[in-house]
Amino acid sequence: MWKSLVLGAAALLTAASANAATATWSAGNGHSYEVVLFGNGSSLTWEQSRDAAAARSFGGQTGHLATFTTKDEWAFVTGALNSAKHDLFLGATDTEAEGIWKWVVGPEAGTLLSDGYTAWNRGEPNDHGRGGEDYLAGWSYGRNTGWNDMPGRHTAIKGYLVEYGSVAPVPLPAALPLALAAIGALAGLRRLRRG
Ligand SMILES: [Ca+2]
Ligand SMILES: [Ca+2]
Repeated sequence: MWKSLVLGAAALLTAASANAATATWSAGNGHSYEVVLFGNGSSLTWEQSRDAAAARSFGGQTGHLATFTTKDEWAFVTGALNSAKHDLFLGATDTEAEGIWKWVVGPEAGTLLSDGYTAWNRGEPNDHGRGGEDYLAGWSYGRNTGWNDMPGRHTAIKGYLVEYGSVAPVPLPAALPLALAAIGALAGLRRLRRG
């Protein structure tokens, strides 16, 4: 019960910051993942999403656009993503050399996608269209999940996926007052808006 209260407060805190965050999940690898939607019909480029992800933090960890190294990691996130149902920017590009896909953020920065697990959808990457497609996006709609190379901005992409490194569990006696303070702060925000 305490655990869910603390996690709930953390999710609320994230949701109260810029953009619309839908959830934060923790995987067996100790990493946490968060969907941030652009919201209100706005859209960010891949570069803006990369910078926005790097400006976020959770559990004392700085965020980065999500990078994937194992099938388990992608499976975990797509399981959690089923409620999100959006195309989201991920942390890879082939802007340096067409067709050479690299993770460019987080601990895997500089690593070739071809050296690890990939979840390309059938026929992707295809560098589709006149301007080409140099940025990685991923999605999960039920059992239909995969990766696609996309332009740096596209109406189908509704947000970005943030990954946070290993999060040290916060001891409960310290976490509980924090959670209550967070709830109190949010209540204060609501009162201000009404006033
Ligand atoms: Ca990762
Ligand atoms: Ca494509």
